[in-house]
Amino acid sequence: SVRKAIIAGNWKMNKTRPEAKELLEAIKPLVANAEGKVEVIACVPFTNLETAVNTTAGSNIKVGAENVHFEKSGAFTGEISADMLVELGVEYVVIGHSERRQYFGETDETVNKRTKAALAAGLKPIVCVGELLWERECNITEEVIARQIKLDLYDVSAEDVKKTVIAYEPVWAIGTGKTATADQAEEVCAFIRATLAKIYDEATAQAVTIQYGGSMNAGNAAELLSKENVDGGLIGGASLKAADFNTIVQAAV
Ligand code: 3PY
Repeated sequence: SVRKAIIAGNWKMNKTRPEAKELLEAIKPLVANAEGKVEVIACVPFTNLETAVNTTAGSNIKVGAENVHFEKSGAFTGEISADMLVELGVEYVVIGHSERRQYFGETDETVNKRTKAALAAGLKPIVCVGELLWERECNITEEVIARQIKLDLYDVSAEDVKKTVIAYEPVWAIGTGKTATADQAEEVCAFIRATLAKIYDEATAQAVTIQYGGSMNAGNAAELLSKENVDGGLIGGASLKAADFNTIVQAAV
């Protein structure tokens, strides 16, 4: 693609602090050559954020969180605000991952609120969208994706959407080892860009980074990333292995 690729690891609920430090120390030298060419991000559990910020200091690895609450502060036991993340040195945040939608009651409305709160605080959101297997089989993938894009980005300005990363993650490909074919990924990523062009304008749509996610790994990354509208990847399991994550980063260099 013509846009600078963004490769982000989504560690999910994995790694203690010592393990996080060890993994990042292993990744750091491997991906150093990607500086200026590929944006490399590690999205880690809240408990690992400070360790990740310290371990990656001075390197080309940026740190992201895996969720953020939409209120600024207050009586929201167990939640973490965007300001708290910014103060730690966090730059990105994953919002609306299908696991959050599936297991934690996340809706397009809360995804939209979190996205706006993140942007207002200066965080770059990685907003996840994707259809269920059942929806793909019923041939309503485009309807589902258009609806998610419209609702999740409701009231987000053109200027802000350019700071937003969209991750297309077909739900049937998440943690299942099943990957969308490169053509399927390209088709939906192109559709997302066309939807953005309708909501905003063509130039804005061209400026947005659209990642593919869903069992992207060292073996399939190069083909997926060769597609015009696939500007990077949100990487699950393969981001927990330094060599595999690096292979994906190098495929984007
Ligand atoms: C996966 O690769 O399974 C993911 O969910 C990435 O976010």
